[in-house]
Amino acid sequence: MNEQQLQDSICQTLEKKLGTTINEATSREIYIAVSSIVKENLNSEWLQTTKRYKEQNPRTVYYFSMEFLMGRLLESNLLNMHWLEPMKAALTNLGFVPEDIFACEQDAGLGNGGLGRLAACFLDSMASLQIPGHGYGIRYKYGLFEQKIVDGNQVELPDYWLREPYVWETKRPDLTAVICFGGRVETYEENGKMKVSLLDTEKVAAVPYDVPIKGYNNETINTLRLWSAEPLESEDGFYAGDKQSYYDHLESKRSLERISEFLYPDDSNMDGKMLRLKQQYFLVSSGLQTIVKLFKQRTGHSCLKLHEYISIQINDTHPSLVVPELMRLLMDEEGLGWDEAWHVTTNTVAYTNHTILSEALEKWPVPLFSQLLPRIYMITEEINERFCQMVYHDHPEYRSVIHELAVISYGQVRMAHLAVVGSYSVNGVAKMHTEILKRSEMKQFYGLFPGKFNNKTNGITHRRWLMQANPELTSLINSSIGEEWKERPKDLIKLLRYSKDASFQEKLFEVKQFNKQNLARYIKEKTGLIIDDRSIFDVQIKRLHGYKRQLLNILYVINRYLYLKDHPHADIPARTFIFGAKAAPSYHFAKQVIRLIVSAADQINNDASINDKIKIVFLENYNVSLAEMIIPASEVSQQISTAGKEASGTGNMKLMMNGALTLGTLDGANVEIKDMVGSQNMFLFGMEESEIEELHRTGGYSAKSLYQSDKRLHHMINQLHDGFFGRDELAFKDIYYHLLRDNDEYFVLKDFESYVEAQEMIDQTYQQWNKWQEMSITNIAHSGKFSSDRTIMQYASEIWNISPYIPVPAKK
Ligand code: HBZ
Repeated sequence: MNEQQLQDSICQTLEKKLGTTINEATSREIYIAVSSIVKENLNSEWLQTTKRYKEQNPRTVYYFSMEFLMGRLLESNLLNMHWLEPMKAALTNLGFVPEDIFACEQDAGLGNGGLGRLAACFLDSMASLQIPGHGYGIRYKYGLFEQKIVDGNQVELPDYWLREPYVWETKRPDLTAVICFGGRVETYEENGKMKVSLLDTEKVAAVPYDVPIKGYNNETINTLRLWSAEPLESEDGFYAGDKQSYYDHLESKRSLERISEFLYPDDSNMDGKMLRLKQQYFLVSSGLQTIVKLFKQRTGHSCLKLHEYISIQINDTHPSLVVPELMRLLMDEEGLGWDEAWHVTTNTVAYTNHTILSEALEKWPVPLFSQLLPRIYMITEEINERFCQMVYHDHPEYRSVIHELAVISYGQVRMAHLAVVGSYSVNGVAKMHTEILKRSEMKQFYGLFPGKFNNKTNGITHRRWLMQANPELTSLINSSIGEEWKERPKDLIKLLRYSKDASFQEKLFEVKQFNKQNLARYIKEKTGLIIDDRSIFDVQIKRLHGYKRQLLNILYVINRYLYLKDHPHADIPARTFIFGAKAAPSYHFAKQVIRLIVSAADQINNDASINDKIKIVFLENYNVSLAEMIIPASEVSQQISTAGKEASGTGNMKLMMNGALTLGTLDGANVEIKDMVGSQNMFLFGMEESEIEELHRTGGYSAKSLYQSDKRLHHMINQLHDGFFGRDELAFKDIYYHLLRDNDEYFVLKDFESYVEAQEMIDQTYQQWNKWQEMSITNIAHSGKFSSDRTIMQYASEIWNISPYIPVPAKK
């Protein structure tokens, strides 16, 4: 549709569907009109894709994830439909600001951070590459909490994102699955065969809500299927027991319906809550039941061939129950024998690992697991037994460590072991991460199954993170190297030709200034703070965690402030330090760091004596939409995790693609960014992973002696104890003890000096205008490698054995 047609269509939709007119409509009504026009258009293509999949039954991948951090969908749908420009024009002609209309959409915040956003980028890439691939997740009623800062502290508010109807979803009650919890297992013989049945279970309905995922510049629309727990109709009406148990009955039904109520907000801590295990089984069972049913309908084959048509990629261990649940379905429902079912299962499931933090590894106490899922527990025990037997007989060299490898050990079911044993592929998310898995965390499994292990370095969709978030940079790129890069992001490398080109540098600078002004306006609106758009915009945006070391950043800022107070005329460029970070509600240390950042901001931003050389901005409620505004305006990208701890990172890629320079450690995908751009185009600092390992091994690190020998650190750390800037209320004793008594787990003090040096390099380089622009261009030029299209192509060819669909041209 062109501009005029869109305009007409908006006016008509307002009248017909919303009973209003263009002159009276609110922004929200316009949003509803526009998105329903888009949804209607998607629907017909969606049907076509589904029909094609039904007829051709191509190999298909299902991406199982407890999290899909989708953000808003109107603008990305418009972009992928090639309607973005005409729609913006239509809205402008009608007297609206397109960005204001887009902002009426609530973010779908069904994820914590990197892992959930990766799943969303992968959906976009699968559809854009015409790969038959669908997402299966949970339709949480409450997404990740909304963060507010009250008196310097984080408080959490519920994110009831479904208050208004969600335009993008279609409820599919006809595809409802029934999920059974608890009960008891009975075995019996029938026609000489052992049979199993599960009795007296509690049942809940899993109702799917489908969201279309539109590919860029093609006709493919895949599906994100989100499952919602709802009362089972058949069990609703009649109850024959006495009054008391009637209420108990209602109560227990209610509790099952709470399964899809909220997303757990812990991004890296295993919390053994029963409800979380229920959620995991709920996702896995509803997804698998549907897949098996559809497979039989489409192929008419027995499930013996399931793996020839289907792969299931599990996003971390959260959906590891696919292994025993698929076994259950194949054996108990489809009549396969153990060996047959095991062959199918272990050729269907592939597992992605996202962390080596031991506190994040999922383990469930046996009593909880076996009571909630008795049949699944039986099968898991059998998997464990057979696996241990196999190791004992076939790998005598591992006999002494069987208990370390076992799926069930020390009274716990270990989900990572279940995932490794039950899958045909195990991948890490960056080269360095995969090497660590092979060399240390999963060394023995790697020894047993070397062929399963592989690397898939993460990526991000350049459509959302460059074309949509940064249209000005997109136009600049188009006008210099053409538009092929949009479908072949590696073509961005052609920008290298312009790295020293004065006119291109000038234009790039102007684009950055434009985006900085835009962000400055937002900051002023939200916080009242006026920031200088000529200052360096230095950002750290990610979940708050000890290993990500926001503490290192803020201690440095305080240090810079103390220096400026002593040297008010020092020739250092003004800097704006921007933070966005949510802390898990129960993570005390992380919340203390937020309080430290906010308190430092309060002190430093209001101290006129430093001539506005430092501003600190803590932006509340960091989410996908906020990221889309911050990233195009960023100049320094802080990726400063303790080496060896950040599996990959993906913010590093988004920022680089928008021309920010990385201040980082050699960790996760930073290593691969360095391989592309060279260390001369980043600011690297800090210990390397091998050095840290060495310190751990030898016990050769004492934070206390560093503190005692370094005057600058001494002074600063004392203030953590006694109160910053002479103010008692600004004492952060827990952080103080974390650093000194607990010996600085993440080597903040150890890396401090090297960090300060890297920061000084940034100040110097920023003053060499051409050099900075050249470095920035070099980063953008090399960022094509980090498009999730590359990542998905690798998953497709090396794990899923799926080739992109190439449409057959219509006969003339
Ligand atoms: O996954 C992140 C990694 O920390 C990051 O390095 C990587 O780039 C990204 C994508 O591969 N991991 C997470 O985001 N993890 C979680 O969000 C999480 C959520 C719930 C959990 C555990 C972890 O129970």
